[in-house]
Amino acid sequence: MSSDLQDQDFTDELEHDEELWNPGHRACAGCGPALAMKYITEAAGENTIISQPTGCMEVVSTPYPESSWGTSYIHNIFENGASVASGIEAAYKAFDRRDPDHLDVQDSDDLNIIAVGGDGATADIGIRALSGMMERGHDVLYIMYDNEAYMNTGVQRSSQTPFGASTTTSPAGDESIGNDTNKKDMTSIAADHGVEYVATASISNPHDFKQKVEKALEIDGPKFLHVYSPCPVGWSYESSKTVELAELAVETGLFPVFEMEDGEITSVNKISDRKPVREWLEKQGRFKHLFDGEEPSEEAIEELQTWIDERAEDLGLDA
Ligand SMILES: Cc1ncc(C[n+]2csc(CCOP(=O)(O)OP(=O)(O)O)c2C)c(N)n1
Ligand SMILES: [Mg+2]
Repeated sequence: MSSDLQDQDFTDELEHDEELWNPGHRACAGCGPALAMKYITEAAGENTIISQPTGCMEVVSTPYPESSWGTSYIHNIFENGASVASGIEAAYKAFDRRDPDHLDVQDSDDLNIIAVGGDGATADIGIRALSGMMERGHDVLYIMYDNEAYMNTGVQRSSQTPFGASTTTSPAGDESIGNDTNKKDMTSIAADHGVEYVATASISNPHDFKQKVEKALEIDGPKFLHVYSPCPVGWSYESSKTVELAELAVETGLFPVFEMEDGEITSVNKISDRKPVREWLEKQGRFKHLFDGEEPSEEAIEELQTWIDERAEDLGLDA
């Protein structure tokens, strides 16, 4: 950037409307994570600082000198969402301690500090920073928006990519069924750090999701939310079907919705007549190789179904 540009004041151009997550961002049509940002900001309100690592939501919302955010917002490098949020929280505590009247900062008790990262940024490259944040006990809500791959860089698999999905780094082919691992359980990892409130939610149920954000923000200390947010481009489905696919992931048990408090499961959104995962798989291009009539495909669907059934049993998911 030239020094002329650096000297220029773009403050007036950082326009936003009344909303805290504003239209006009560059997200694709039908983007699930964009809905998640809307619900997070609606639930948290304007007295919020968002710390966001690199990923689709950062890239689409912050093309300089514009911003979609009506809250305070800081972008940080890919692995650092939790570290930067931790530092902000520690700084506010220090300000409060020193001289709250003298310094022009709000009392940190009234402030929401939320880190919002993608599945790659959270469950893979940023897990060390997240672990430190949880272990040190920072008063931060960490929200992982899960679109099940590294979408911003072209659909590479992550530890949240489901079994059998074809991605650019787990391509299906003669020798490959696609991704050959199941989703890493981030809720147990968070709970095992002693995090008081851990929950999952889906963009298909905004009421439930927003209530969980509000509830989490009432609690002092680290909190972790895993929110399911389909991606029409990476999953290869028609963009109008985002909410339907998120709902189907819940109804098949692929993505169970529940809360954990002090390490125990305290509420589960029970499912009556849980649907077979096949109904969810066959609606997405990333699984189309599983329906080619070849022998290994049936085994792969069975393997995923078994993983879901076992998890459902552990959680008491079936009504
Ligand atoms: C250290 C580092 N490695 C790789 C990248 C490239 N990179 C930027 S965003 C991204 C993928 C983000 O994936 P995820 O966190 O799941 O968010 P999504 O794009 O899916 O919303 C990658 C690999 C980077 N910016 N920094
Ligand atoms: Mg992702």
